[in-house]
Amino acid sequence: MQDDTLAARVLKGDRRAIARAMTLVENGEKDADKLLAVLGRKTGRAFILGITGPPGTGKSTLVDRLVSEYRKKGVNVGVIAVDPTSPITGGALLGDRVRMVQHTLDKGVFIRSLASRGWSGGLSGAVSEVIQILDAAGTEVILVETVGIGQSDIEIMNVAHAVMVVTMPGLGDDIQVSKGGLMEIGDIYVVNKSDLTGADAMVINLFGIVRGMKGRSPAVLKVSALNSQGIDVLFAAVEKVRTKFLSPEGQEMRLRSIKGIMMDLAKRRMVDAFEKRVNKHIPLLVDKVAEHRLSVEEAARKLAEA
Ligand SMILES: Nc1nc2c(ncn2[C@@H]2O[C@H](COP(=O)(O)OP(=O)(O)O)[C@@H](O)[C@H]2O)c(=O)[nH]1
Ligand SMILES: [Mg+2]
Repeated sequence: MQDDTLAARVLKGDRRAIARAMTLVENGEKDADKLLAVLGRKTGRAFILGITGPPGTGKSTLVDRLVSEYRKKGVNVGVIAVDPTSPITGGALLGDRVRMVQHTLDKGVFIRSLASRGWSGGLSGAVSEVIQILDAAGTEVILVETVGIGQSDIEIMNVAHAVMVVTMPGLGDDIQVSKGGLMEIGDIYVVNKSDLTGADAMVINLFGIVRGMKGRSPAVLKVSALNSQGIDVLFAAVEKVRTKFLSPEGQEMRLRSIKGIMMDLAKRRMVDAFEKRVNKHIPLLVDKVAEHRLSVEEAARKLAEA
């Protein structure tokens, strides 16, 4: 059977098969479920690191540097870049390709950009599915870059084993970071662009916030991705978390990630099914609210129960 062949090839790490499998799941094709049923039983080895933060802070540049560090150690890496074509980051996809070009010929690196489908109750795009494919294919480290705005960042926290939040000087101090809920989710905080003025103030600010956290002590590190400064210290911090993940102590992280992926997939299924089910009832209910025959609250309840 075609699916079995594709799954078997993915499990062997065949790059063309991996790319094809990703396209299947991203397009939501029928065979995707069968494929994931096979691959989804061969996962659990990859370390998943989420990298998030406001647009333009240098996430993609940092990802590129981390990929280089991992390749020096002979570790194979997958990169998932979510929503690189959003209007806010405008045309960053091309920029990402240019930044990562040095890795595109490396067989130990697999880079995939995913278009955001918008929020539908879970992570944008097919991140959870693509993670499973890379994991099953034997990828040791998966770096997931999400644009630091909105729901997808909070969701990545549940799916990733650890989260790196990237900031830079001149973002209005810590406001951008604390406002978006980013202060709740990081295991490692990076102040990038330390070659610009204001980096030290930003670090002090973040230290202040981090010190007040109960039960958590995330690292705060100053780097310049552009000049490759501080990357060694950052990489060591990431590897410290990965070492824990690989040890018996990492079981809690593993279970949390499984739960996150499962909930993401389940929520998306529910929202899809809900929309299919209620679509036909919407126009009549909207009319009734417009005519003051129902409150919008009552209409919403009817829709939820339809
Ligand atoms: N000055 C300076 N610029 C940087 C640094 N890191 C990245 N950049 C630049 O910041 C811009 C945005 O970087 P990018 O990696 O695409 O950010 P992303 O949107 O967070 O992925 C690019 O023009 C990078 O060259 C840095 O350490 N210092
Ligand atoms: Mg980027």
